[in-house]
Amino acid sequence: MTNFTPTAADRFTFGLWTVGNVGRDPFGEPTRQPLSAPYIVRKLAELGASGINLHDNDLVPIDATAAERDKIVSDLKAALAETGLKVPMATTNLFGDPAFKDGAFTSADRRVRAYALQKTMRSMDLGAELGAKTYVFWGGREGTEVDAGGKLMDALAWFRESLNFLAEYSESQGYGYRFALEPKPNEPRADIFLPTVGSALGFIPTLDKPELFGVNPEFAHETMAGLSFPHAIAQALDAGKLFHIDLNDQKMGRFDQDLRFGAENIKGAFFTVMLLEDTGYSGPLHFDAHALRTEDEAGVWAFARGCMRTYLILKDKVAQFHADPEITAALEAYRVEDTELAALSKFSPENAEALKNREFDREALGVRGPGLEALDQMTIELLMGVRG
Ligand code: GCO
Ligand code: MN
Ligand code: MN
Repeated sequence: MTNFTPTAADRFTFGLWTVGNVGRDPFGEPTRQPLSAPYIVRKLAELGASGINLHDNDLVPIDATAAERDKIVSDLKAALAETGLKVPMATTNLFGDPAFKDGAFTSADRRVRAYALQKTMRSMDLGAELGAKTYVFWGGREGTEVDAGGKLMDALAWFRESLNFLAEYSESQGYGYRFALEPKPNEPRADIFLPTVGSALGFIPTLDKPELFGVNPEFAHETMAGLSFPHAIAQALDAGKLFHIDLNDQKMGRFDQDLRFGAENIKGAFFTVMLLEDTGYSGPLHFDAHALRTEDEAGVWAFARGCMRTYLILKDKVAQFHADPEITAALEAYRVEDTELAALSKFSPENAEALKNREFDREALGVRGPGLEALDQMTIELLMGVRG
């Protein structure tokens, strides 16, 4: 039994925008003071995180001079060097500035699309300077409220053109980035392009260098759409495309809530951790969430500690699940094998013929109870701490 204290080996990361969130919402002003990037780095290092991620403008204000930029970047680098924290992922703020109000890469205005490319290249330069290897594209403003503009087909083509351009840019600079598309169904736009993990996985093969692109699924985003996060990441893993992950939580069907990981859907969080651990996912475990608006700075660090601690507790529960003899027996009983049928599972004309002629006891197949009620209750009891 561990005491669930994280270390850098656990690969936990936070965005500067997450623990740095000041509690502004559409109805109210900030409830907390801003925290500087070096301060955040030092605090997260103390708590056992392994890295921080950033948007260009989380660190460098959009209107900073070159000299101001250099000073800010060197102060951050000093904090990173002192603590050993890394910057595994970088991204661009393509949503805050009014220039992007109707999209960045998918704006109907070519000048906006070109400015979005310029801003992203500069942000990729910054990320590379800080050592980032994953570059995330979250298209918050890439979408519409009304489709009267008639750009649905063009928007996808413009999006593709920009991603192709930026992949070439990365290669030409020798940055070695892997790109992760982050789907979200809505908010801030009424309908965001590439709304789900499945949509992004369908789009990637249409790019010039699909091998450089994967996904950055977020627990809250699939949940907002009423979808299952474990199902989404299983499909990303199956496609070899889980390049990054945004862990948080969310009540289904609501606005984006960015709750502490595991705060709401404990079973969804458990099966998420199980998938990540059992498949040997080795990328960063990024918490894209923030403390409740009610909280002061102490609440921010309680939130950060809570995300990591919950992950480690669930990881321990996953090990318990696999080691539990009754659960193992129920899992074995759930799967029914048949060697004769297994031999017919690969297509050949003979196998097809044999399968067509095979007699099945259809009624018996429908009668069998797979034991899922008992299995699920054991899972729940394990999560509630009353097993073993
Ligand atoms: C959101 C998104 C963002 C992105 C971030 C990094 O709902 O606002 O999840 O937090 O993850 O822009 O790409
Ligand atoms: Mn989000
Ligand atoms: Mn996110």
